[in-house]
Amino acid sequence: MIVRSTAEITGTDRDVTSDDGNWRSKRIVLGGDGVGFSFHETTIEPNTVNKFHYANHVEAVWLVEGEGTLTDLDNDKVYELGPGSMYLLDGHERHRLEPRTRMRMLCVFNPPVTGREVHDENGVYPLIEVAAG
Ligand code: 9YT
Repeated sequence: MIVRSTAEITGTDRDVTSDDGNWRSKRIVLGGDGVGFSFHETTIEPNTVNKFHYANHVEAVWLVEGEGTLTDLDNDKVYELGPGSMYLLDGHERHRLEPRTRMRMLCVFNPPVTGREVHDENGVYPLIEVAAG
């Protein structure tokens, strides 16, 4: 069994802030934990525009706090999100998140993020395989 708190992740290399400072993600479970998914707590600042595209990963996001809009850029659809909203990127959709208030969300990735990923200019994470251990 693994037991962790976000407090012990804060300030470590599992605590990642985007170059533009718009979002911060605490990666609670990573590929190296060997369980087939990664699990993150992400916060996104209000009044920011954030484009993401996870070409190699499926992601589920559950919004704990905050409100804003989610745009599915592949299908030209706009969704209003609030506490309790969930979105599942089962089609690797390009998307844009625009929080009106600070969003705090819990995110699950399959396959797991390893922790070494950095966004390229399209917001894509490469697929990095890592041995469990
Ligand atoms: C909102 C969202 O897509 N969060 C994903 C996780 C975060 N961008 C990270 O850990 O890199």
